[in-house]
Amino acid sequence: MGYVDKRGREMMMVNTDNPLHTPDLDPMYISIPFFILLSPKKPAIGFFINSTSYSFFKINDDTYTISVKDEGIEIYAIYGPKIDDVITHFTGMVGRMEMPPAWSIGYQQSRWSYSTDEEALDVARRMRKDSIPCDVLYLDIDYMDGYRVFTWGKNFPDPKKFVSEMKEIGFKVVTIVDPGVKIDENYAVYKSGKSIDAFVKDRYGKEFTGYVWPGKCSFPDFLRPDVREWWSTSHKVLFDAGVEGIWNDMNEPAIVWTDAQMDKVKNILGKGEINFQLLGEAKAVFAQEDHGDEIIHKDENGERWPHYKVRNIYAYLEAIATSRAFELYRPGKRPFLLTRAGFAGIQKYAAVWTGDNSSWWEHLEAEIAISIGLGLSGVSFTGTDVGGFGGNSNGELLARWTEMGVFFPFFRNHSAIGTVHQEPWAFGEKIEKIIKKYITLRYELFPHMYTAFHSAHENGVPIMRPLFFIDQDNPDLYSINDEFLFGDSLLIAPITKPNTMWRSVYIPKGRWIDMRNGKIYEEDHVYKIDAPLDEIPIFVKENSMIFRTDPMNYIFEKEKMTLYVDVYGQEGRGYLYEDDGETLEYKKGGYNLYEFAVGSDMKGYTLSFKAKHHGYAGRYEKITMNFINAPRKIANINLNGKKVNAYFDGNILKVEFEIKDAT
Ligand code: MIG
Repeated sequence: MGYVDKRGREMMMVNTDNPLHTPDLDPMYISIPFFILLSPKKPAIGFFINSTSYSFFKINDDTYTISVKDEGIEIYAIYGPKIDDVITHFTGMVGRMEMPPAWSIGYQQSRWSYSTDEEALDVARRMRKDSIPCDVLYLDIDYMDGYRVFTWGKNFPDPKKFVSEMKEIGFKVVTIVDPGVKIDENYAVYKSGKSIDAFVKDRYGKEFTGYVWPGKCSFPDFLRPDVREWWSTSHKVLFDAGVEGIWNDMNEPAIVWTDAQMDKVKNILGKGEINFQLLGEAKAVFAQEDHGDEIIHKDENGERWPHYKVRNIYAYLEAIATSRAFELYRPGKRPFLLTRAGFAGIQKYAAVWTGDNSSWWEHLEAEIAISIGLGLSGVSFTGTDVGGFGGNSNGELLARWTEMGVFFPFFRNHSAIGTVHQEPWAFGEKIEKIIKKYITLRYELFPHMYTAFHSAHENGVPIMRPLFFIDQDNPDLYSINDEFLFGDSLLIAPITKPNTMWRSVYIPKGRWIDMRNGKIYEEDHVYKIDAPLDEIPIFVKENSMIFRTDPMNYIFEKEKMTLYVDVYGQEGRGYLYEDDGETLEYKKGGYNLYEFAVGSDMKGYTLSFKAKHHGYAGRYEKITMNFINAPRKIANINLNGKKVNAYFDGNILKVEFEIKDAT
């Protein structure tokens, strides 16, 4: 937790499920022992501690203390000089994200839980009825049979039929998978795990057990390849039903109670059964306890590893097993995995969400710095529970959070059991309209966003960035935690407080143009910017291009798509990437990369449009280029050397051509 600038903080790398996110909270779900030193007029330098064991960081102004509970520590110093170079080099070592399935960039709806097939279908149908774009619906723990992982419970009597009904209306289904396996001699997954001795042990060689949702559980030892293979094949029952994505939760790993704790809380809980209403109370009985020495893992050579040395890669190894499951049961298709815990490099296998926040304004704002921090650490595909997980959301908060969530790489609304519902329509028509407007904008920006994901795949530079990426020599930008950049050219200034219709916005180097009205703002100034409830301030960097398409109910709803290229300024260059969004063909050249360039002089504009790479049939057909703030007197427009037609529509100069006009 806390701001992007970590000076004055102490941080611990021990993957932990710590659900009450206070500003000083540490440790959290994910451990990436990496930080970047940045000061004006000096090269940025990254430090990566290559140990999966527990490590501790104390960051003062001029002293950085690093302690690692390990022998033979490797520390890498990674020279920039630019901050993005540091991240490119770092992700060159630990890995970068693959291209995600295109649908995973769409809006996603979740809730703990949509617990029957009818309830889930109703939510999906309502999205379509109200024309709120949405691609994904999540099934939280209640789809299972008594929380037994890799089963379907009685509320989903025909999962295959359910998933295919969802598919018919353009929805993908993602199911949660927790690592705890219920100890139950009549349960196939426990039995098959047991038959290969799959579970972690305590130091006396007995199976380590702990209580999670299903009751008493054992935990797979993902260190062993054969255990990972067993885990991969256990996914068959989900993929057979047509599930398209997996959601890994509780994989720090988290247990709700140890056996000893269970004895103590039995009286709070009643008959030793888990009652969610009493959970908070029971959990509070225990401070964080460290079982690092008591649990033993074994690798394939029989070597014993104390838990503390491998805890931080437990989720990472689970992610490897899950990605193998995708290869087995959805060959040739891109995997989609969402995870809570992880280690440096987790982005190769999974998107990361920031866990159990609350429906508080403070958390809406706090999520900006958290996701920026993940991005600086190499994880590009990040997002938060839009609307807040714990506690009751409200219309204004959900509207503001959705406006902001549009510009987080991962965009999912999720909330906890026992809280008020927070689907887009939950707070009445006025709020629903605002939410719909912004989810629709997300889909209109798909061409732009997909291209940004491709850059993250290519060079590891985060999609969501702090303002100091624009000018790392300006220390004023180091402390801005309530504005952020999406890619190279969008600056987002969300409203993070209730009943607030304006805010001050710091405009960094360059000139930036308000997307709502074309107003131009000058560099290194603070402006008072209006933002009524149905508007979030978005600024576009001068001389850049924003790529849009028509609204759609879900990604690739239509075979062919129109492309809009909005040109902010009188010159510039922009790139657009596209591929089939589904298969791995892009790795073999199955993609298109277009370059748009604009130059201008007294007489008019000169445009060039090139296909830098053409390896995919493509969905874009017609192109409209919109010149925002074009001078009225423009008469002459050339595209690739030939005169083209142009006209004014209000203040916007429009030029039309087609994809086939590319040279
Ligand atoms: O401690 O599966 O962060 O998203 O809804 C609760 C139930 C366990 C924690 C996850 C949350 C999910 C919830 N899980």
